[in-house]
Formats: sequence, C-alpha cells, structure tokens
Amino acid sequence: MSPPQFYLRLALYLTPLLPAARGGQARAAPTELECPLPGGARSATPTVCGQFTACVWTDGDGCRLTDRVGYRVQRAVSRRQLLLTKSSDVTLFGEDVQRLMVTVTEHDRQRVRIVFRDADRQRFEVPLRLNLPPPRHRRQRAEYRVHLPSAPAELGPDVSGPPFSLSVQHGRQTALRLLPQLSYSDQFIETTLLLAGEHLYGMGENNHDRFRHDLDAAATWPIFARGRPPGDGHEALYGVHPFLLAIENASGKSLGVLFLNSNAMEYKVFRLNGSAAVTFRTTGGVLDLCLFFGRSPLEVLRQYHLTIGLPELPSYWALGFQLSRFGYRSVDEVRRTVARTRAAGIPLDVQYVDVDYMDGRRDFTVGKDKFGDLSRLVADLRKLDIHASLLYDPSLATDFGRYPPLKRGVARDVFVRWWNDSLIPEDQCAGCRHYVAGYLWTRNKTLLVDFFQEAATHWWTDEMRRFSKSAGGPEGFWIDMNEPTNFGTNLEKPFNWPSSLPAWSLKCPVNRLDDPPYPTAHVRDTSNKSGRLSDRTICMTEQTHQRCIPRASSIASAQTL
Ligand SMILES: *[C@@H]1O[C@H](CO)[C@@H](O)[C@H](O)[C@H]1NC(C)=O
Ligand SMILES: *[C@@H]1O[C@H](CO)[C@@H](O)[C@H](O)[C@H]1NC(C)=O
Ligand SMILES: *[C@@H]1O[C@H](CO)[C@@H](O)[C@H](O)[C@H]1NC(C)=O
Ligand SMILES: *[C@@H]1O[C@H](CO)[C@@H](O)[C@H](O)[C@H]1NC(C)=O
Ligand SMILES: CC(=O)N[C@H]1CO[C@H](CO)[C@@H](O)[C@@H]1O
Repeated sequence: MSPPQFYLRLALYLTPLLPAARGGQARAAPTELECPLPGGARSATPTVCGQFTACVWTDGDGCRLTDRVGYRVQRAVSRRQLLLTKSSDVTLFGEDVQRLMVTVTEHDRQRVRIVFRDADRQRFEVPLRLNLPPPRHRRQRAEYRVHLPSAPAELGPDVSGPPFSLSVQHGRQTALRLLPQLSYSDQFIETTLLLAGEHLYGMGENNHDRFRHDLDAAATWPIFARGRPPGDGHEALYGVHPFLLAIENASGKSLGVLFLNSNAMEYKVFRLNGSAAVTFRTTGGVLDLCLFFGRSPLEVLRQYHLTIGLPELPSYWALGFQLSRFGYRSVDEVRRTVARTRAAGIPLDVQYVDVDYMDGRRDFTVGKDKFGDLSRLVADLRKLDIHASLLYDPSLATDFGRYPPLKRGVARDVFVRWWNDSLIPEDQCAGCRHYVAGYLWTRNKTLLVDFFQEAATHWWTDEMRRFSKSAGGPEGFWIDMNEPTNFGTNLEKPFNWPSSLPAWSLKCPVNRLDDPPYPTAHVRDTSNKSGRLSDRTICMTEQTHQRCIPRASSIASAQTL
C-alpha cells in the first residue's frame, strides 16, 4: 500500500471512532447483550447494575453490557496475528487484560484455531496437546475463510485502530461472527458468537430434555466437573464437554466449536436479532476456539475426534450386556443375581461389584466375611464367559498404620495437597501432612490421588497389580467418583458421616480462587447446597503436581482432565 492510500484508510478507520478515542468521554450505550451479574439475571436492579462500569441499566431490558466493552486493533503483527488493546476503562470484575494477542492458525481445509492470549503475561492453558497438523500452505484451498479487521502495520500510541471482531465464512455464508463485546480479565472471560444455523447441539454435561438446543428458552448452563447425577434442573453434571455443533442449512453443512478451557464455565444459547447465538463465559485460562467445518455433522464430528484423540477401542465384551448395582451384600448375592439373570434368558457379559466387596470400602482390600471368596467368584464367572469388573474410588482412607496401600502412597507423595501450607486447616487429621482431607465412602477421612503425577500412575498401577492377583484377576476396573467427588464440602457434615463422631466436613477457605467474582451459574443452581464452586467436589486452592500459574485461578482445572 502506498503512503497516501495508507493514510486514507487510516483516516477511514479513525473517523467513526473519534469520540471513544478522545479519552472515553462518549456516553455508553446499551447493547443487546445481558450483563453477567454474579447473582444471575433475576438479581438485576439499577443499583446492582450500577456497580459495574461495563453495564448500563435500561428500563425495558434491564442490565445490559455497554458498547464500550471490547478491544481495538493496535497493529497487525503478521497476516494472521493481531495485537489488541482494551477499548476503554469499563470493567465487569476488574483486573482486565489490557493487551491481547489474537492468533489465527489455519491448520487444514476444515480446521482453524483462534486463540486469544494475554500479550504481557502467561496464563494457564489446558495441558492437552491437540492433534492438529502444522499450518496449511497458503495456496491450499480451505472450506472456510477467516475475516479479521484489516489493520494498519503500526499506529501511534495515542490512536487506536478499529474495534475488534471477526467473522468466518463457510462457503458463501458467514457461519460465525464473534461480536466486539469481548471481556477478558484475570478471572472472567466472555465472548458471544452469532451462528448461521439454528440447529445447535452439544455442550455439557447437562440435563438436556432434548438434543437440539431451544434458542427461545435462552437458558444459561454451567459446566464444572463434580459428582452430580442428572436431576431436573440446569445443574453442572459429572463431565466437561465444551463442544458445540451448529448445522448451518438444510444441506447439512455444519460447524463445530471446541471451547478449549477447563475452568468453571457456563454457556448461554439464545436468539440475538433473530440469529442463533451462544455466549461462553469462563473463570480463567485463555480464550481458545478450535473451529471445524464440514459438509455434514458427521464430517465435523470426525474432525473433532481426530483433533482431541480417538477413544481406545474397547474390548468386544465391553460392548455387551452389563449388570451393576450398589449394595450387593455378599458373594452369594452376586451369584444368585447372575443365576437368576441367566435363568430368565437375559444375556450377561459383564457383572460389576461395587465398593461393597471391600473391607470398610477401602480400595485394594476384600471384606473377609461376605466377600472372602471373591477370587473364586471371578473365576466361576469367567467359566460362564462373564467378565467381572470391580469398582474403585480415587480416594484412600486415612487409617495410617493399618492400611498398607495408604502408607505406600504417602511414601511416594501421590496425593492432592493444599496450595500452600497456610491453607492446611487447624483440625488437620493426624498424619495427613499437607494433603487435602475429604470424605467419601469409608468411615475415615480420605486423601485424593493426584493422577497428574507420574509417581501416582506408578503407585496406582502397582496397587492394582497386587490387588488384582489376590482378587482372581478381574477383567474390568471402574474408577468411580473421579470428577473428583467429595461428599459434604462446605456443609456441616457429609450425609453419610458417622453419627458417633463430631460433625466435620472439608471446608474450603474463602479467597478469590475458591470464590471467584463471577462464580458461574453453577453456584446459583438449586442443587448447590453450599452455594460455592467447590460444592460436591474439592477446593480450588489445591495443588496437583502440574503446578499451574496461581493467579490464573485455574488450579481447579486439573479436575476436568
Ligand atoms: C447451503 O448453503 C450453501 C452455501 O454455503 C448453498 O450452496 C446450498 O445451496 C445451501 N443448501 C440449502 C439446502 O439451502
Ligand atoms: C441487531 O440489530 C440492530 C438493529 O438492526 C443492530 O443495530 C445491531 O447491530 C444488531 N446486533 C448484532 C449483534 O448484529
Ligand atoms: C496461600 O494461598 C492463599 C490462596 O491463594 C493466599 O491467599 C495466601 O496468601 C497464601 N499464603 C502464603 C503464605 O503464601
Ligand atoms: C478409621 O476407621 C476405622 C473404622 O473403620 C476406625 O477404627 C479408625 O479409628 C479410623 N481411623 C481414623 C484415623 O479415623
Ligand atoms: C438447594 C440450595 O441450598 N441451593 C443454594 C445454592 O446456592 C445459593 C447461593 O448461591 C443459595 O441461595 C441456594 O439456596
């Protein structure tokens, strides 16, 4: 571009922006987007709304984000990388990231990744390597086209470039538009995407009544791993699947969006100006969007699975008929159940035994009285071509001295610990050192295995091997409660706490990590008994071996992997 052309374009960029660029004196106007209030939309009043400079009260629509939320393009670092600066000083929860680097990597015909990072300091990123090919050659054709705001190579420090937003074209259609109202702070990131298709699927784990999202319900759903079986509300269930599929038109042309983030998050699926829209909010990490384009939903799912890694091919028998329950009282009861099932002509390939077989529900033990001949049961089932599978919990009873697996685990230091020693509670159990003590099925407090450590994998494998031999070599193992789940966190006591003992529970300390300024819809759900992020799971101020960056509020993210 010749210099005159450059200045002409520059002038065009700046003309509409002058009021905002002149020290932010312009009156903030509301946008169509709701303001994310920690107490939820129902808590909106002019006073609550007024606490956030990024929000503005409207008489018709309640508390809305203002048009001053977002970033401007400062300069193009390369053809596919832009440096952004925050547009104004308005904020939701403070500690906004001032300069963002957005990097677009076009991996192949169907896959593109768009990552927004803090340009000035490192933040936690999900320690998961995606299977993506190196960037495609520029001449290689792609099914999509990413449109970034065209940016000058350099602007003076006092002038700002165009507001940042982007769109992605799929064939002739704009499949996705990322709106300019991007919020990015230490413990809160929000972005809204407009989508061409009305048929949206995926995201969770939540209790959806039907597969297709109901845009008109405009519901907000939390995502956070913890031990919660399906109920009837909008609660966060066991797993984390931040993947959205949008079918764009009647031909089946589709777009997939992986929102790669493992912090506590939520999403809202709704209609904006008649288009399908999704808002993602998360409490930390980075904004990392991996997009998949295909001519059909199947093609998109194939790309997605190639990217995150294909599942293990399970044993053929594992696809068969399986019987499981909590509460078998003895080996005899299991035998009777199997016999009854076979007599009724019901096929049976796998028979489970839950933690009932253990001695006091402790991993790697067998209750001598009722399950003494567990190994014979396993062998007899094998003769019938039925595969035995045993349950385990990733938590060990703290009965030091009388429970060798625990002793060996402590020797190898494999348990989840407090973030720092000043967080160790005053009533810490004897022998529990710097570990986090919780409670599950045993009559003792428990220590949680930190599977991020290689030492933990070795120790666990070794215990499984020792135990498996003595249990007759069952074919299957089921690790339960590994979200991880903890009973009664922050409550007076867990529901199954021994009545003979004084009340106790794992109580998380109060701090910015355990109680982020925007704790997501998870804590507002009626299933949330303690009203905190750690409800039914462990605290956020804990440490796994993969010691992350503390300020990123992402220690909890280890939970979801
Ligand atoms: C779907 O969109 C593509 C353009 O992206 C168009 O060629 C095709 O005809 C559309 N199909 C239907 C059934 O609308
Ligand atoms: C929605 O429509 C209004 C009026 O046409 C327009 O000003 C606004 O920019 C639209 N919003 C989005 C997100 O496209
Ligand atoms: C321990 O961690 C908590 C939570 O992050 C923090 O508030 C506290 O200052 C830390 N204490 C020390 C001694 O580092
Ligand atoms: C652990 O539980 C057993 C009963 O199963 C009990 O006898 C023992 O005192 C408990 N130990 C601790 C440290 O709580
Ligand atoms: C069922 C229940 O106790 N729900 C609580 C979840 O947390 C909120 C506070 O954030 C409480 O108001 C609810 O009562």
